[in-house]
Amino acid sequence: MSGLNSRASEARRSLPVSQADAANMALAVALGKRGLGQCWPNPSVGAVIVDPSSGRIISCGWTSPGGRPHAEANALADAGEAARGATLYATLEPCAHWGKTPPCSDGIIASGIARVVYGVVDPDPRVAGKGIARLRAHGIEVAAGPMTAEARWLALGHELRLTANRPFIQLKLAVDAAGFVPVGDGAPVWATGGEARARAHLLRAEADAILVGHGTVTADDPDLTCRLPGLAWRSPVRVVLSSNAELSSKARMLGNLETAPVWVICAVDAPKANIARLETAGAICMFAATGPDGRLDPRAVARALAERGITRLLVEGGPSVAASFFTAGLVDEAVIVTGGERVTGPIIRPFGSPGLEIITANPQYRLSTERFAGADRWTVYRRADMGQG
Ligand code: AOF
Ligand code: ZN
Repeated sequence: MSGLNSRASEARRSLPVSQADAANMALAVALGKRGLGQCWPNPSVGAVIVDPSSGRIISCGWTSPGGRPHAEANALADAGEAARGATLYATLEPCAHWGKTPPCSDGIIASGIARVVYGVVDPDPRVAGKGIARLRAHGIEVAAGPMTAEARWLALGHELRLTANRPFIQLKLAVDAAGFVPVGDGAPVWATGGEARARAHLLRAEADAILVGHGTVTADDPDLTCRLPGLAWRSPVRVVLSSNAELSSKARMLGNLETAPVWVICAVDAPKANIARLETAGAICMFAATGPDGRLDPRAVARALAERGITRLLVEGGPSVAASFFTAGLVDEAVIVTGGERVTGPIIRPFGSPGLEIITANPQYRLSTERFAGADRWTVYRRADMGQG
């Protein structure tokens, strides 16, 4: 490459992004959130095509349920000829590989898009910079960012699955005004009101899988589906940790397998008769290593789920599961919902003996959201070293 060309290409690389770019990327991030929980093992990506001279939004796209078509392909299909000369915003670098669908970068090149703004580089080794290089090689101007933190957060499950062999892990805790969790006696007991519970169901809709311990099933017999009107189809895979495969085949969640599957994670030496009984009841049993205490090792559990394609895991309790994931460094985000009143009846601490301060007063976590849901306080703490979207 001549000196002039190489300087010109560097200038293109470092072109500043504008306020309009930030607004369009924010829209792409919001669109990408629509696919959370629906695309695994693929990431959910958002894409927007904009006419740069008028600022008009030509089309929008996000990754389809099941992971394909990809976001850019959806946006390009909608834009048709209008994509010529336009700018495409994508939360993730457009792909460069032939998978079950052709590479998005080829579609972008063919469409006549003039400029691409992407959120984060795709950590998938089949892509990892090759999409950007391919676009540039065809004379398309490519700029990184803005909103990289938000775009990274959106694809964090994908990133962690590929780089750390585990999903992005959210821990949800609902506590009463004094920071205690009520204990169920065969049915759930609520520390928080209806609005917070509806929001919690949205978390389920955005998760690939939801996980509880066997103890929670015994105490609450929960359904773990998403019960927001019209959103049952977004219910995550339900995962129960049961080292001895002792989950009752009468558990309520085994009664509605058409809504979402139930995966039971057991120790390698779990009694075969129990496994056969659960499989007859429709559960899918899988195995993970146990720690010296005989309990399932949360790292092995996370790895088993990542190997099955899970990118976003919502952990809903109870205290020993919460404590084991926290102690293993496997809580990326804690969603703490605090009720306005104290509950009467049996209570426990959310992590066994420690209280919420192990998250709320922990310098490794940062308060990223604080709002009210009805009378309840809804706070989100994110690991400081993770994307802050
Ligand atoms: C994009 N846009 O919307 C998504 C992308 O199995 P395939 O062929 O669908 O490829 C999956 C990979 O594609 C996945 O690991 C990730 O690198 C990328 N996902 N890329 O351009 C999208 N979901
Ligand atoms: Zn693609």
